[in-house]
Amino acid sequence: MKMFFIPLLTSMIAATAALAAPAAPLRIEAPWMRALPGSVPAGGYFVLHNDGKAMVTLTGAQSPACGMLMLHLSENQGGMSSMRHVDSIDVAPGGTLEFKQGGYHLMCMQPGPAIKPGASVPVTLTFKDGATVTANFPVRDATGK
Ligand SMILES: [Cu+2]
Repeated sequence: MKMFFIPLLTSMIAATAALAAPAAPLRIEAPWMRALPGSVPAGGYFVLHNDGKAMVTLTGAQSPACGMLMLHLSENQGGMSSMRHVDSIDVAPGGTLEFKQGGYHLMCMQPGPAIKPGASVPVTLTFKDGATVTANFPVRDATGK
């Protein structure tokens, strides 16, 4: 009987350890906000890693520093650059999603006083399944410094 119970106990301990330290399936890397002079909307950039085994769908973003924070996509068609709102962006398992100048970006529509170079502001990304991931976004000036 003892020979039988020891391996069982070991596997139970292993399962408990796995629960105590869940792998973080979503990671934000290299976040930053680009503050522009005046009340011009600020852009937000980052790289999102989906380390999980399932597709995730980014559906929104929020920050107490921004009023409305939107998901935008910059496009260049026939030499005309424009941006549009996007409702959702899928990120494949093991995939990454890059928000960068000239592509997907966060648009901080009403930048508050916290959006100034040298500060940092929390941004929460929200997903279709209810998951959220929050990171502090350092604020840089228009040149990215
Ligand atoms: Cu925009």
